Formats: sequence, C-alpha cells, structure tokens
Amino acid sequence: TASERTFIAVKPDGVQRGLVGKIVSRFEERGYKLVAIKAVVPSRALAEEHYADLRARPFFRGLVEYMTNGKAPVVAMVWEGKDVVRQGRAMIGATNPLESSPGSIRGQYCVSVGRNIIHGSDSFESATKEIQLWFGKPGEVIDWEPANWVWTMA
Ligand code: YYY
Ligand code: MG
Repeated sequence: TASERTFIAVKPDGVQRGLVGKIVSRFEERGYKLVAIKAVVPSRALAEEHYADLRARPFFRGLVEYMTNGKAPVVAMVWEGKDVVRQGRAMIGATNPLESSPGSIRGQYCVSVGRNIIHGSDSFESATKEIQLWFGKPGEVIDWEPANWVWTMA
C-alpha cells in the first residue's frame, strides 16, 4: 500500500477533556506523519458540508450545534502513511463507543455516540474531500520527511 493521507479531528468534547495529546501520540507512535494541524471553531457551513451525508438524520442539528458552538475548538489534523485511512478508522473504533473494541481510541476514552471525541475519514474519497474542506488554503498541508521515515516505512 502506498503512502496516503487521512483527515482526523479531535471533536470539542475530546479537546475539553484534554485528550488531544493522547490522540496525537497514538498516531505518532504507530508511525504516521503529521502534515497539518490546527485548532478551529468551524463555521456552520463547514460543519454542515463536513457531515453533508448525514443531513437527513435526526441527530444532524445537534451534531452541527455541538461541533460549532465554540465551547471548545475542533483540533483538525492530516496524517500520512501506509494505509492510514483504513488503519485510522480501526484505531478510532466503532461509531458507537459501546461497540468499540477496548483498545481503540473510542473504546478507551468514551461511552456516548453523541460525544465520541474523534472523527476519521471513512474512505480515500472522503479523506480527499475533507482535507480540501478543512485545509484548502495553499501551504496548509506540509510535505516533509521525518529523519527516521525509512525505518518506519521500509
Ligand atoms: O464516521 P463516524 O464518526 O464513525 O460515524 P458517522 O456515521 O459518520 O456519524 C458521524 C457522527 O454523527 C458520529 O461520530 C457521531 C454522530 N452520530 C450520532 O450522534 N448518533 C448516531 N446515531 C450516529 C452518529
Ligand atoms: Mg463518518
């Protein structure tokens, strides 16, 4: 599998609960490369576009409200490496934390589907769309080579 990129975001509940560092560490320690990161209170338009496929669901309004109300920012990131879209989803765990395996991020740190602390792109196509949406300005995603990359990627 060639190196690819995915969009990962710590949601406001994860930021409020002080879990940003632990989540970043998991991706770093696995061997992924951080190529973009920022704290942002998304506009309603951004949150609605991000979750556009869920527009008709009953929880949509509440989801957008909680993502955008500014009680804490979202920490938006782009991670790069082998199979990172699929591996990122596996590391995050099932949407409902009560179904997430205990070793996953949701399985370790949360219990409520409406406060499941983290987002990860569900496909290569979603990742491409989400990276453009959250980090669309030139220079926001940074190409760089970790000194130990060859030891991780060989
Ligand atoms: O990709 P993932 O976050 O695992 O789940 P989605 O089905 O894309 O739903 C996005 C988001 O919506 C989920 O992380 C929590 C929220 N949500 C909810 O509040 N209640 C549900 N029954 C399903 C999803
Ligand atoms: Mg999703």
